[in-house]
Amino acid sequence: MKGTVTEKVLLDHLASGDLSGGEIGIRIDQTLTQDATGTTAFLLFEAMGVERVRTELSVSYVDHNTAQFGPESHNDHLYLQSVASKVGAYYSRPGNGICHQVHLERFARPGKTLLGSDSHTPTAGGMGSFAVGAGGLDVAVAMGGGAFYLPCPKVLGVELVGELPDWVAPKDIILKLLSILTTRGNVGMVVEYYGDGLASLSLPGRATCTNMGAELGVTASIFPADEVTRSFLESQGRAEDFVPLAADAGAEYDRIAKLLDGQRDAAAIENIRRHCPDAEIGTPDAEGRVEVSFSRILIDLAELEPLAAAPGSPENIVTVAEQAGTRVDQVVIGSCTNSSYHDLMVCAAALKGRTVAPGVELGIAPGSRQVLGMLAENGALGDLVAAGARILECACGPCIGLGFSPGHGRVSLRTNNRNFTGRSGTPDDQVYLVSPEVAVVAALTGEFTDPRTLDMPCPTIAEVSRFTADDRMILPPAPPAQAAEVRIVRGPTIVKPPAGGPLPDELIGEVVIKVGDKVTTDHIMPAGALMKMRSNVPEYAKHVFDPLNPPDGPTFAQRAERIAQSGRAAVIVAGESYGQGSSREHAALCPMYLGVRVVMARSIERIHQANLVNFAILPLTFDDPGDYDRLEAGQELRIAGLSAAIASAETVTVANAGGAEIICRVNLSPRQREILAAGGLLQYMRNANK
Ligand code: MIC
Ligand code: SF4
Repeated sequence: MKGTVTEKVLLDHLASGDLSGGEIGIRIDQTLTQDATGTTAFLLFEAMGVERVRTELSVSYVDHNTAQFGPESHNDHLYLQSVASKVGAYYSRPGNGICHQVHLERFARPGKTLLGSDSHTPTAGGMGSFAVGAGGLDVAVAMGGGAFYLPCPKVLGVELVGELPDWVAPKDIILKLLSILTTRGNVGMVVEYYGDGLASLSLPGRATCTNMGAELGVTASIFPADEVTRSFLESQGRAEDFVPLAADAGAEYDRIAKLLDGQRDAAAIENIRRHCPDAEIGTPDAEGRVEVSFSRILIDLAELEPLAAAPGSPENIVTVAEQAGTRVDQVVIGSCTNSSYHDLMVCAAALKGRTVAPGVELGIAPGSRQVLGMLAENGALGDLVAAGARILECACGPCIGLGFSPGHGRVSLRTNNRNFTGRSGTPDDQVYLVSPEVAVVAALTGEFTDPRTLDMPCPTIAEVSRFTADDRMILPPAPPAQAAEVRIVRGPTIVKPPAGGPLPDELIGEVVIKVGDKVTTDHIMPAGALMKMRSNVPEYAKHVFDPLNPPDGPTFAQRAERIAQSGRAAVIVAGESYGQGSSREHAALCPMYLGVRVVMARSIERIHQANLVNFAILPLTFDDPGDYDRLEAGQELRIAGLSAAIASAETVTVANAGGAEIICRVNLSPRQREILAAGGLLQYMRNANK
């Protein structure tokens, strides 16, 4: 990573380790939390016994549970507002907007580090921040002044050249990247953008790309800070926050190697061949796996076309042209990926004087109060309403299945970042991810339409020289001298999260569930309408693995309870890329509460693996991926000598009841080993502070 922007920001913040490899610790300048992960993060912060945050800036946003069905969410808001004031964090009130959009507008700064308890925190990488998503406990530690630990990343260079043609948007850049990198096998990477194509990419457009870096599964994505960055900050009235940030000429990117499935990933392999100038592509091994390696991706923006991610996964990339004519029943424009002023102005311009097609429901959720206010001031909001758009609150809403669930089998086009099956609130949903340009055109025609084929000019939106900066909905904390007087409001649904405990030396366990590849945290710990239970782990835990529970059989919670009563530990067996998606630590915390102590998988995603360790669940990966096939739900397992394995071993042997032995890798940093030995991060921090 020599000479890269990533190296510069990391060197500036290095607290431990070095950039040659292994685990590094970095100082965190800013943190963000949102309400659905924030209550647990602040409860854990309180449990740490630190009185005031020790960052340059910590902001607590409320943007997820704003629909408020029942008293739980308002209880959360009251708790979050009071605790933020007491401990020194800013509080962005419900209605003020989605955390990532508001942070970009009002707080993100080039060259700073940002840790957020939301997987899309890397959005701020569009501003040149080194921004990373993590579990709430890691963010609580950072709020307390602790470093954040991560494996020293490998930096992949993405060179953008040329300019986007009409109707092709920044969303198509990141969808293209997903067709090259997929959502799998990118753990521990940073994507760094460079090249002459950046000059024509607006700051919100850059943020669309860094936002969906989360879908690639990379640690962070980052742009340099240049004239585009400077003028965005100036127009937000924050000129003083600008510092230039650029890679050196001849900066070195790291060679990334990954294994792909020759058949399933044939399209990705072909895309690597076309877009990676230094690609090395091996020949298929006995199992049909192909090793690929490269250090650079080259994308000519002029050659891109409108793309879509087809239902099920953000990696299912198709062209809009090939979908043309497919009937569309619903269009939703919003989410932290595409809800900026520019995005919504494009939609307003396309809808002005026209009417939404009779067969389509159109919902628009502006990303922030700033965006909504400006649309109201300049008349664009009137154009949206006149065309038949339903204006939703400035919040996550439909993106996380809170409202606007599509009907059975109905096609919904969304500008979001995730289309995991069922996330919209409809179990068999058909959600396509597209740019605002493609979405709004479909809202008018009622079908998938390549906008380039229409006799309609592509809207051009004038640069904003001055955004309306009104921060009255961001409440500053109480001054330190008055903090003692602030009373923390705790409604009855705010329940102290359970603590973990050390693993036994000999673990007798039972496989409680065996799941396949790409199981997301939305499968493990569903969000949507259940998200209001986040502050009450015993209640929320009843819903672990709800989407995978058999319709007529016992639930995961009931099976885990039976295993716990028999004195055994519950073990989860999983395929590739387990724990994709969100940063929600409830996907570890709730299984831990139910007695899960071990996860054995083909591979585990970064944030989820860290959350498992933080809550004292042992993450193991199969040494031979074929061993996955030897395990079944209900099997008894035994792991002996666990304390020594956690202390230092690279592998551990898991024996099943028939005596067969399965070798698993213990991929843990020395610090993670200590956390597990202590019984979780909270206990580890307490021991360290004794
Ligand atoms: C998501 O997009 O899945 C969420 C909801 O924002 C999550 C956070 C959460 O579960 O609260 C995320 O992305 O981390
Ligand atoms: Fe909210 Fe959706 Fe963004 Fe998650 S991905 S923060 S739910 S808008």
